[in-house]
Amino acid sequence: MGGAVSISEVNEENFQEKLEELWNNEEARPGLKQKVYDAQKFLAKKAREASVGKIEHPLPDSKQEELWNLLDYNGNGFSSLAELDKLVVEHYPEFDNKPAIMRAYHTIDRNNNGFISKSEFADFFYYLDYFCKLWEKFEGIDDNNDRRIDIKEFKQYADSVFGRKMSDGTAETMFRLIDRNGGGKILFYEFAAHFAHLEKNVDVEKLPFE
Ligand SMILES: [Ca+2]
Ligand SMILES: [Ca+2]
Ligand SMILES: [Ca+2]
Repeated sequence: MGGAVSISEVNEENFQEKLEELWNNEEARPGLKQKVYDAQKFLAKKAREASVGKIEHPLPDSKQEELWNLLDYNGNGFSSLAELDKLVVEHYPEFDNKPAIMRAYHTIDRNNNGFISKSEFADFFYYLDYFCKLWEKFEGIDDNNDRRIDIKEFKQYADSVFGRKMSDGTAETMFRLIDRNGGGKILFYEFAAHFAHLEKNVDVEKLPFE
């Protein structure tokens, strides 16, 4: 590595300086990007884990009432995706994961009218927590961080994802099954649709591509 600074030499005092050095070293730069990305993933996961229990399921009536009043501030009995997102950003930043918020929103919109009623809202945090964890699983497989899982990444992690030994042939079959649009890559919406259906009996069609 031509004497490149290693991340293990980085401490609190020299942090900025070492970052600069790593960035300026072309050989070390990709490694730095990866480390920073991994660190972000790590911090996000730890923050979410630390807040486990912050949201209970089912939500106590009083809490549900309180959150609903924040959401439906104009009192028309409905809230939108943007309002749910705002609630998370302002009050539950550990769960501010856009793909997860989007999947949770579609899942709880039981009558598919695009708006969330108070009774639909009751399950919001349950699914948000679920999809955040699923996102972490997805990120864990997505080695090159392009937010897509290719067949190579899939095969490498298939055993751990499915909790059992999987032959190459089986992994390929599973891959094609999850790759709903047949594009050759698994996107998070496809991953989420597959597992939410399998694990939570969520209708696959409820999790559209957007
Ligand atoms: Ca609805
Ligand atoms: Ca990838
Ligand atoms: Ca696909």
